[in-house]
Amino acid sequence: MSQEVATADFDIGRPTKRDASTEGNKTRFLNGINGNIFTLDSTTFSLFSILISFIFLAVYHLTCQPSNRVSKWDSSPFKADQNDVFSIRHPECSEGSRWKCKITLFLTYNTTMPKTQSQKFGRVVLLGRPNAGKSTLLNQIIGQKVSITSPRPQTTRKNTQALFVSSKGKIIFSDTPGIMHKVEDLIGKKINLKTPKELNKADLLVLLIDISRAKGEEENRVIGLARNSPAKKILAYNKIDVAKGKKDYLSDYNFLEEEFDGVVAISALKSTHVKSLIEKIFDLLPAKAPVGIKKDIKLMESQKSPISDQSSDTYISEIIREKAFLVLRKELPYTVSVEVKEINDKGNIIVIKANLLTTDKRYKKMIIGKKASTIKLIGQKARRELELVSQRKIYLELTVISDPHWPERFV
Ligand SMILES: Nc1nc2c(ncn2[C@@H]2O[C@H](COP(=O)(O)OP(=O)(O)OP(=O)(O)O)[C@@H](O)[C@H]2O)c(=O)[nH]1
Ligand SMILES: [Mg+2]
Repeated sequence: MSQEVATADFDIGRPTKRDASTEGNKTRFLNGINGNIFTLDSTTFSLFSILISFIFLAVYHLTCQPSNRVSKWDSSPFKADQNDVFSIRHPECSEGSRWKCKITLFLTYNTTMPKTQSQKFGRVVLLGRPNAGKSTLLNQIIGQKVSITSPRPQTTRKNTQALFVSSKGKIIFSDTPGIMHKVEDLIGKKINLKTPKELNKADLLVLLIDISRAKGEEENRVIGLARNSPAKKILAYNKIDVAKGKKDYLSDYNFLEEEFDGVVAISALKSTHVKSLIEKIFDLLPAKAPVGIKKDIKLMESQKSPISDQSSDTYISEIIREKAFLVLRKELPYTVSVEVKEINDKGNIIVIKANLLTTDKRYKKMIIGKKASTIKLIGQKARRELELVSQRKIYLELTVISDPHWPERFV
């Protein structure tokens, strides 16, 4: 088994310039605008410093929301593209609980909800052909990136659960992989089995339709799965933003509407009508909590990352895989799996070492690229996002390994 190491580089900020200097018990402040020099005695200076610190803390507290952090990031030298940066907020943020909105590496927010009279609980499964926008919708509902997304089909490989909490109740949302029509490879075959398994547990399913593309065999397969499920059903037409002004295929599905308990038209990407979808879900969930759901919710809440069922290893490997999906071309992304080998918090920096496994030696060369340029790009993009999410410095080391057997180990 051969190995090559490519390490993502670092250049995070510069030391801030000091603009005050001390001289005996007097402190000199240089006025940057007109160059005047003021002198203050040490008691006045201390009071002045406390006042400034207080104002700074108050301003920071009032403005410290993920969206602010993201715009700070956006103006950094690493201008990130749309898929790098997750810039949406948990719906609770708009209701004034800023501390709930902090992004951490382990995806946490407060999961206690204000008590109202009729809270509902349930498990909602997102279903749809590959690329329909299921993961984008899940992220939009939760207000954090819990599931990776890309324009490539079957980006999601495993069912991913995330907990949604609002004053109306608590819902476990499941993102499922899109089912492919024809699959020859082992990994595709294994992925295709995941969705029906998850559907068995659904109290309600949301069938997501990409109205910007014509109905084909993959749509027929997911429609068949939805029809066979005893759960309540919502038909959600997605990507209404792209369909604007162009031909859309929405009318191809009109025949289905009467079989469904609700119909919505949304844009998961732009968050259009996502709130209405959530309201419809709460309306349709049974008044009495389904058997076992409260126990499952409690279990999720007791985890280190109550918002998602992913461990930090899985979360980090998924972020790296997403960047591989965005950077690599043709069939290469499908040959790749990521394994996190080490997460070492050294205080000032988190050191992460991960292996990128590919099924063939010739793919390995392509993934590394000329002068390791391709793997470096994947590493850079992943590191930036992990730094953004964790608000910590990250050192990321990626090693590409040819391992034809990883699909056999995939569960
Ligand atoms: N314009 C537009 N693009 C969208 C919308 N929703 C999702 N997308 C894009 O569609 C692509 C696929 O989105 P995903 O969320 O990864 O789709 P998925 O259904 O999870 O796909 P699989 O995991 O492969 O099954 C991404 O490039 C998204 O940005 C939408 O409402 N409008
Ligand atoms: Mg997905």
